[in-house]
Amino acid sequence: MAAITLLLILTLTVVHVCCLPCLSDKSKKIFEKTKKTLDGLEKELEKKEWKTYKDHCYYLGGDPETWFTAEKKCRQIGGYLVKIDDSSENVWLKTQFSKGTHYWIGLTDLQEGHFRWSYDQEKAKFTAWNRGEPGNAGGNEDCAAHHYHIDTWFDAPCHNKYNWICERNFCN
Ligand SMILES: [Ca+2]
Ligand SMILES: [Ca+2]
Repeated sequence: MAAITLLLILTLTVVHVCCLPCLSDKSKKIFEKTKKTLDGLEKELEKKEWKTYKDHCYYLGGDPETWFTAEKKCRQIGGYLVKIDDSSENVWLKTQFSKGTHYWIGLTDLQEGHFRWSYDQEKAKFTAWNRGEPGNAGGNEDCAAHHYHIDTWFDAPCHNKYNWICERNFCN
């Protein structure tokens, strides 16, 4: 019985491997065609959604993500979670991205109480904390977000899922 099972598995494997090249070519063509379409769509999307401020470009991410996933996604498109250097950048962001949702900014205090920007690890000089923030509630709030309703910042658990804004030092 064991021998028959083994033979059956062997036969199926051989058939599968032999068929792979013919399937592979077809799949490859479909894959390439799909990839081309997706690349085109991605470029089109980027063109539409990047906004320019002082030679830097900004992009509002689609689906809410954890802070770390948001930062990773920004890095993948050549940027970083937004670094807000001064009040005029902060004000500009407010006017451009008031989508009725909180969004992550690139500020963390992975060393408690020392807030640094993820882009260059610079200590935050300009800040726009809401009153009583950062509160580090439950000893578990190490990532900063922009509160859409009161236009100020608050610290929150990094695994919360919010929208996010990427900044890039160049534009398309
Ligand atoms: Ca900036
Ligand atoms: Ca903290």
